[in-house]
Amino acid sequence: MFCNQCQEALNVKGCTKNGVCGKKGEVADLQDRLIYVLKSISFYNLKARAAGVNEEATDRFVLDSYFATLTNTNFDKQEFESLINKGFKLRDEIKGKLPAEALAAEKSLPAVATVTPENIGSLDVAVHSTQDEDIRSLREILTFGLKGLAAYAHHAYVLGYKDEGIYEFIEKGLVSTTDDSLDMETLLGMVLECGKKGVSVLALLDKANTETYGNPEPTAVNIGVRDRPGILISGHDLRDLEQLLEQTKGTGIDVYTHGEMLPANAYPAFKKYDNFVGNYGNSWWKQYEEFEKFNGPILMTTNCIIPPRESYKNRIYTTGVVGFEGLTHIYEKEDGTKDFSPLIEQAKTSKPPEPIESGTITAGFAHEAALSVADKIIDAVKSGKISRFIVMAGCDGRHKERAYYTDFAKALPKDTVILTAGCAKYRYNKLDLGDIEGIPRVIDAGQCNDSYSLVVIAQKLAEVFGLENINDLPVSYNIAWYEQKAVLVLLALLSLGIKNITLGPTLPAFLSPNVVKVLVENFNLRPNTTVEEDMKVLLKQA
Ligand code: FSO
Ligand code: SF4
Repeated sequence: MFCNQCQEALNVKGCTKNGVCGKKGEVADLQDRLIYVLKSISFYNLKARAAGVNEEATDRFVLDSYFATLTNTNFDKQEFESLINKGFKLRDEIKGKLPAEALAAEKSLPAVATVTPENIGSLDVAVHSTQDEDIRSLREILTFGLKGLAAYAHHAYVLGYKDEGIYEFIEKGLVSTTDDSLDMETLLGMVLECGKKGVSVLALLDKANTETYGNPEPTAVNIGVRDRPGILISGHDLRDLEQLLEQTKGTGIDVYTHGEMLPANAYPAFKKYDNFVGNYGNSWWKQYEEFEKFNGPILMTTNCIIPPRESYKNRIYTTGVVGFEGLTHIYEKEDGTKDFSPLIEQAKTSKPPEPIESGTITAGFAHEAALSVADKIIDAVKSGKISRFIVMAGCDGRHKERAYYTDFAKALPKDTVILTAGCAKYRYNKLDLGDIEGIPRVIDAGQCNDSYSLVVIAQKLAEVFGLENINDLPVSYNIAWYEQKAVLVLLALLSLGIKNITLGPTLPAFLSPNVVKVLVENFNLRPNTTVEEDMKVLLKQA
């Protein structure tokens, strides 16, 4: 096993036995093989696309199985074995449908096209096996950025929003990581193109969410509990939440969000359910303690699940791309719906959640809501009441050094406003940082899936202030990353030409010194340091 895809990679190098996340070595190896099978599928599917014989089922297979390999999503060995088998079958079907001329241009087929279920175990298929460290680094950035792209495309897909151009790019990107003829410059181009596709996928997902569930509204979200049994729902999948609310309606069972599901409380479509109580707990890594106290069933719709404790193992359920051996998985039925009755039945015999917090926090400042108070914001900037916006988006994580983000938020001058999205917010969204003329000092645009809102807000500000260059805005970036959706969001920001991003709590283990040099020279990307030092740098920018 070797895995270095997330921020918690052991010693900022890589996990070589079991992952820090709890992923077993054999699962990591199976994930590498699955990704190689996806590359093989992509090799043929690109030709199927050109010949007009590609099928939609392939898009779904690639998106879902690639997403399953994202950090903290699926730990189930059998599931990966099954996906590898299905993948080979699908690859052969696509190959069988190709017209004879589709392969005529190939003098000899590359290894990725000829891999078989019999020989895959003997091949070194991991992207990390690339010898040249810079090529390896770029292949890894691409592999992980594309993983984020697949995850966000999956989220849009389940709501019926599709984009062939994105699926085709994922296939091209996957194949390009196996092509030894590609030099650094070409791969760098692919990496930036991945960022551009990241902007497109985030825009598509934004459209999917807002057209389906309405525009989030500024909302005071209850963080306390009621005295009835509840179901806790985590992850990012709004369609799962919708179905759960529909099925629990009138049953006497309450529904609470956890982690990245918090922003769902701000959607008009979900506010009509009187059993939708609010948010329970904090970000993903607190789940041990918080799931134990919740007392009722828990539904994990996407990342981040961590290996469950025995004490709540019998009441945690997975669905969609999530998996963990021994847990009950709720499958999608033929008609695309899901039956959550096992959770509802279990909730009926569960105790109400133990209170851990009380009060409210504000959510729902996605682009529509933020722009509706644009005049107020612009006046505050013009009059000097707001001196700067700090984008502190991204992920939270379990390591102690992430206290930096709480300290940084506390230390920010009172005339600054934090723009956030993703679970990074849990490091400061309960600090009570106050407001500026009614504008909250933490503007929470939603999940990491909603990072597009931050781009829309920045672009609008640039337009209003008549700035051609987005970097001239009084906006600084102090981004926290953890997994591969965040890699994609970072590439998306770079593709928009955003410079001077501070990234932490450590730089990715998969960046070679030369690739770091390129990022510093072209984008002035910098690792975070101390609160004092970074405060000086970030407040001075532009
Ligand atoms: Fe957090 Fe986990 Fe949304 Fe990530 S829940 S860390 S960027 O997987 O997905 O923000
Ligand atoms: Fe290690 Fe992160 Fe990979 Fe898990 S996902 S094995 S913690 S690098």
